[in-house]
Amino acid sequence: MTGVARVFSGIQPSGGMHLGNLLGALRNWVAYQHEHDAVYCVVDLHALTTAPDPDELRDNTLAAAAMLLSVGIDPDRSTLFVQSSVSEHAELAWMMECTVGFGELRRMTQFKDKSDRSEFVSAGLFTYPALQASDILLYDTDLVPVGDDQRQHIELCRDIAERFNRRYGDTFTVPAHVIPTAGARVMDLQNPADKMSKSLESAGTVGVLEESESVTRKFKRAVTDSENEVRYDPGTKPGVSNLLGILASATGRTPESVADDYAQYGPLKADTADAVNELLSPIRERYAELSSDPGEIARVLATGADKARTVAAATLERARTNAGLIPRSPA
Ligand code: ATP
Ligand code: LTN
Repeated sequence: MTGVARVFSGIQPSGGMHLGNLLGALRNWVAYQHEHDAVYCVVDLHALTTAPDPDELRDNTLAAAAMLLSVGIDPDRSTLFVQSSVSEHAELAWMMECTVGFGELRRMTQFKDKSDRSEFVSAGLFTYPALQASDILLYDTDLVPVGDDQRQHIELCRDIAERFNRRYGDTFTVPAHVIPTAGARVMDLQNPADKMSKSLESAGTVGVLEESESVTRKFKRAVTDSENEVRYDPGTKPGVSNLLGILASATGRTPESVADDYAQYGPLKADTADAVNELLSPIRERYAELSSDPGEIARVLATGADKARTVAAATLERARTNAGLIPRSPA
């Protein structure tokens, strides 16, 4: 290590990215690459847990990479790659599965939510956090920027790292999560009790690539409440507080101070839509440019995978040796 903290995060290629992904995670990813050693990954093996259509998975993986470049991930500063291109992730995941407890996995709320919504629940969906721990620990990661919904997974990753280190001697860096103060939990505009999500396909999800008219319309129709008081109080006023959180995050303020500027819901909705469109329009433009050059995206990902593999292979070797697996080939 160079003394610069290592940052790692991942995103699933499960469809168009939304405002929650941008405000909760991606904007932090971009910020971190300037002063940290940043490694970012499109986690296609995680997407397999819900058996996506193969053509869609392929398209979504490349689209996710194009989106990361469009929001400002700079391949000269960050390592950007696709998880399945570095097979060390799947290999270390097995060791993680043997380190995590069945009871620990059973307590994960993301598993409970997703398994309740699915007809077929794969074993991979259950062991998903073990693969996520593998992603993080392979890179001697210090910091993991994520939205609030990932807090539990990162805490479990820390527990796994500590247990492995106790069992086998010092092997892994124990990482910390970084969750933004505003925008960590962007809620669905139509149902502010649910987080904005790719997989729920709600009319209350705002896509990063959505036309500005459509974004404005969605904010205009956002569910609020029957009072007429602008106040930040997520418990009793989830819809209004969500709008305040989004506007605060888009403009770098606090939701409480934004609330002081408004007496009515209409102007709050209009200004939030404008601020979001201002944030999204350059991203849409860059995405359109990049999509016309798929070769460039493939080149960036290939270079990223080579860089990632070098680090991942060294960590995996350390874990194998410490756990008592014999060398792959005689030295
Ligand atoms: P899905 O809904 O299919 O589970 P997702 O929309 O949650 O997907 P992920 O790929 O799981 O997207 O998440 C990528 C990053 O975006 C994670 O760091 C996650 O914490 C963050 N994120 C996702 N949804 C939100 C949200 N509504 N608000 C803030 N951050 C979010
Ligand atoms: N589980 C995460 C995606 C993810 C991730 C990671 C995030 C996979 N591996 C490693 C941070 C670090 C999600 O659903 N958002």
